[in-house]
Amino acid sequence: MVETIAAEMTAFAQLVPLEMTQTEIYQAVQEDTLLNASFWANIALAGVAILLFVYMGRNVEDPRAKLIWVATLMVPLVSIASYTGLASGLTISFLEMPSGHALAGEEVLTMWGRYLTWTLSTPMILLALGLLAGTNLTKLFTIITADIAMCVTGLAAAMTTSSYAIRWFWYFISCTFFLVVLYILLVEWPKDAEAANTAEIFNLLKILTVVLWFGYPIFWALGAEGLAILDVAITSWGYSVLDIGAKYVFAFLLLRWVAANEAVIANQPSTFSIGAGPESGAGTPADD
Ligand code: RET
Repeated sequence: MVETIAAEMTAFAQLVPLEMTQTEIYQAVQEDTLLNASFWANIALAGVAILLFVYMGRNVEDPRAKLIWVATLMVPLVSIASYTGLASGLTISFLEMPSGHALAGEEVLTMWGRYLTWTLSTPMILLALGLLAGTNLTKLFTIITADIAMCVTGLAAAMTTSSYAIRWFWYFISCTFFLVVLYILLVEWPKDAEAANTAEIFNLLKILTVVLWFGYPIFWALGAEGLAILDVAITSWGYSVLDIGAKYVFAFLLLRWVAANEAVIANQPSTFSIGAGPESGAGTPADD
């Protein structure tokens, strides 16, 4: 009887591999110096960025400029939480890749916390950019929902272990949402920014954003979660370096401009008009 139960338990354990504990994941991260450094470099940078951005925004008075500042400040705040989750092993799992994947059957380190926290940080980036461009609520809502959907479906792509094809199907869905984000960034907002007299800084930040954001799906596709051409630590550094540009450099350029040009922001039309674009109300003082 006892032997039967023991035999059954062994068979079950072979079918369902025991989950790694958080301590074991933490140790695995610690042993991979390159991977661990990709997390701690960002924790340090996010800390410096928070202090710098608080200082840069200390004299901002206009409510709309303040909202841009708060949204921008949220980016390194979310980042420090995100990277602490990764460095501690809390938001990392080892997932067995499905057949068809280059590492099929192997347990692959998956940094799912990244996708989760992007759902918080990327809307902040877009909110700040949208306010800078003087957009209306409809476009802001559209881009932010598409962006959140992009991150959540990206998370689904990384977490699906049942089918390799479905992993890529999620990836494709995520890319479709990304196209919506790109459309508003590249087609709609430049027109709004022109009308709001913020075209120069908007276009610079738009190019920075579009170029760097393209890097994320590329690293996903080439990294361990996709085609497994790049190893986990290199992929993680790829994301970390993109993060430095897309978050800290972006936020620094934006805040420096906002602090020096508050009056331009204060004179923008209200974001809270729904359909009529800023074109119709350009130059009228903000009423929010
Ligand atoms: C994924 C994989 C699925 C396809 C696409 C992706 C795009 C991710 C992007 C992330 C941007 C993150 C930023 C974070 C800053 O905190 C999810 C990688 C399209 C564009 C800027």
